[in-house]
Amino acid sequence: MSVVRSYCRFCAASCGTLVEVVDGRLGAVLGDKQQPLTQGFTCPKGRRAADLMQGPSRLTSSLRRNAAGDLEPVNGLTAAREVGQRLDRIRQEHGPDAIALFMGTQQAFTSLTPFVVKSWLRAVGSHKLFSTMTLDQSAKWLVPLRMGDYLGGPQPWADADVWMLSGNNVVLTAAGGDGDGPLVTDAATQIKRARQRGMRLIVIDPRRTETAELADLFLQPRPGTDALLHAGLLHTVLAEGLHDAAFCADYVDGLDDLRAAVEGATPERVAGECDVPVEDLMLAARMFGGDKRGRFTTGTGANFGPHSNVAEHLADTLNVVCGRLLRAGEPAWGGAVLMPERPASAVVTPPRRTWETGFTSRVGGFGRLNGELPSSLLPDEILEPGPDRVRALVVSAGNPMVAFPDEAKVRRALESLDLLVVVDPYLTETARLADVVIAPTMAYERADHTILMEYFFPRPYAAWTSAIVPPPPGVIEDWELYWETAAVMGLQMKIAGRDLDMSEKPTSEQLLELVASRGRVTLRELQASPDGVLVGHTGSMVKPRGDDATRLQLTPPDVLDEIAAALAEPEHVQDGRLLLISRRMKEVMNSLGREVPGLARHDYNPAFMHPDDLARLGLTTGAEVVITSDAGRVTAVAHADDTLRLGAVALPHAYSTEVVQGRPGRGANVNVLTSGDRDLQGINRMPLLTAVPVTVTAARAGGGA
Ligand SMILES: Nc1nc2c(c(=O)[nH]1)N[C@H]1C(S)=C(S)[C@@H](COP(=O)(O)OP(=O)(O)OC[C@H]3O[C@@H](n4cnc5c(=O)[nH]c(N)nc54)[C@H](O)[C@@H]3O)O[C@H]1N2
Ligand SMILES: Nc1nc2c(c(=O)[nH]1)N[C@H]1C(S)=C(S)[C@@H](COP(=O)(O)OP(=O)(O)OC[C@H]3O[C@@H](n4cnc5c(=O)[nH]c(N)nc54)[C@H](O)[C@@H]3O)O[C@H]1N2
Ligand code: SF4
Ligand SMILES: [Mo]
Repeated sequence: MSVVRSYCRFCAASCGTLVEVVDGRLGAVLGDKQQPLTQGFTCPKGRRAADLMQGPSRLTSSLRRNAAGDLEPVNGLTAAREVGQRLDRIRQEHGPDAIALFMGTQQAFTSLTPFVVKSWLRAVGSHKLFSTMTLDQSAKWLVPLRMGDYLGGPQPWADADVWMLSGNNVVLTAAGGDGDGPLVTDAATQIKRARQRGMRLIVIDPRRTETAELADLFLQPRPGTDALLHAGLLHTVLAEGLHDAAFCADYVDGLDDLRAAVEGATPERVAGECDVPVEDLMLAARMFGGDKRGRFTTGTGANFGPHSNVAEHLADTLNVVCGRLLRAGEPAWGGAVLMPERPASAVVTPPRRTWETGFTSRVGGFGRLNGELPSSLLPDEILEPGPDRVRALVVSAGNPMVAFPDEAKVRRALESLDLLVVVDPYLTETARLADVVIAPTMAYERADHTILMEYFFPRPYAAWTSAIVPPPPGVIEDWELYWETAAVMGLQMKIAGRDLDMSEKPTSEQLLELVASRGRVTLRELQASPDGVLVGHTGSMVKPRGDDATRLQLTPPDVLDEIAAALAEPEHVQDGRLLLISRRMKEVMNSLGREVPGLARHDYNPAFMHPDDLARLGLTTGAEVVITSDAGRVTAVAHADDTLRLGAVALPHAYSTEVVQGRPGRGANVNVLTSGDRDLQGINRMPLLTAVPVTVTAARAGGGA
């Protein structure tokens, strides 16, 4: 037996690990106390890596659908080359836009895949790039594209006096603060330390989350009221002069229009409609505003609601009017290690409304955001007849069948493709529908470095790991699918500005070196440091502005319209129904982890409700309930949870009734209850994934209401 230093690759935290290897198989995985950032921290998912990678559900071979319609094992490289031939025919016959690619969550933790898939789709010549971002927090892409981008960067957590989090359970998800490092690696400890040095934490969430438990002030509003709540916070900050008037005078256009737009969001009205105590709302504004440092950042909860785009715009507006940005002469972020450094300056770039120019979709005329089309459009792009209809789809490390709204429509779409290729180590709901399933290597079976995660680290840090156990025979690396298909199709791939030699396949290590070639640490240096390298700040400062006087646009006309709509619409006035809200589970990472017995407490996703709501319906924990929305209905298992607001039902996503752990699943796909056609935001077509009105009844006659 040997013990090898490596790091976990199931989420952004990238925890340092000590991994037992016995006869080429993974044994126990423990936290590495010497890893300087994570210092021994791990979570249950990371510690069960051996079961995740070596359990009975893991695909040890790629699969191809045979003439009888069954999936049969096939060598990975053979499958990849066949996919190349089939894609080539589709491209020749129908053009490059008949080929689409969906990038799922787990590809972000395989350091090469995002570089390679984007390069691949460019080489194919297709515009049909989709990712989870437009089902997640793409409002965060939209805000700077409409407001303009301040290139000095945000104030960091490290010296914040106050931090406000909304719809973001960082203690559980390791995904917070807009990537601000300390909220990604062991957030609970970081929050406790920051509060010890005097930082104050405000948490806004309809559920008293693990993160809310650590807050100085907790607001528990009615779900879906975020835009109104943010308008209310701005109202008080501006009315009481708690904004940074000097910064606004220099850097902001539209302050008067903003003031007028939020005039109706008085504390009394907002407190009433959001159902929070008026004194807590005012206290939040006063704790946050004024001459302090720190930020207001949101998670999925505030980005899933009925006015998510403007909710996020107003959240960031609060940061801007309070001047929570780094000024000329302050130390810049300085965290780039393997990536090239981004120069920081106290300059604003003008808004870039990328969706208004260039390629637009055939269906609905949607444009692109950061080079991507909205994912909620993908089923329509497949189903709507027409010349550039999507006929072939490659799903990279994602599970659209449970991640996209409207499960039935997604199924219809996937079933009507000429070719569905799914790259996934499990036979997920989506993989079951595929023509070809490519079984890729998993975490400890491949070499990686932390290039894609360094943005999330609290200090400039990078680590390398080699592959420490061999993959099942015939399994290939994610990137090999793209290289092989490109080679078969005669396409030239370009990575990090360089053309790849398409006549000779590179090694993973060569590619890892290539993508990091513009960093400040070489691959050799990294490979020599088993606990990674802490390189220290670059020493770069935010450069002054010069003559450029471009300002941040707080109130473009479409934003003003959205503020008016958010303040006018009485959505928050419930029609007596409960509100279905989003929530994540500690032991699973979206679909990942469901297959490991005992990792999560149940092999299904409970429908959590306040005990008083359950009692009112005559139900107790364990009762089967039927949840019905305007879009569909599911059967789920009710669980009492007094951390929830009254009137809320929290059903975690990424479960379904399909087979899990070898048995018919008892899970409920929450996306049966969401719609891909209604309740969509403009521009990014973001669906409504929280605050969805539902009724709950007992599954069997005699109970419920
Ligand atoms: N353990 C674990 N970690 C994960 C994941 C996982 O599945 N499991 N998923 C990963 C992914 S893909 C992502 S994007 C991140 C997400 O990370 P987070 O954004 O932190 O995700 P959640 O834990 O779902 O937190 C969302 C919070 O929003 C609250 N909420 C629901 N509705 C509303 C609302 O209308 N308004 C407000 N203000 N809040 C609301 C919920 O109660 C919940 O506490 O986590 C990542 N990390
Ligand atoms: N109603 C509702 N809908 C939601 C959400 C919600 O909270 N509520 N959350 C939204 C959000 S934030 C997101 S990010 C999406 C999630 O959407 P997806 O990213 O599509 O879903 P995941 O379940 O994370 O899919 C990741 C897949 O990658 C596979 N995988 C693991 N390791 C590897 C690897 O090394 N290589 C490859 N190729 N595959 C690997 C896993 O087995 C899994 O099937 O769902 C969105 N949809
Ligand atoms: S899954 Fe758990 S152990 Fe792995 S990196 Fe994330 S927090 Fe760390
Ligand atoms: Mo996500």
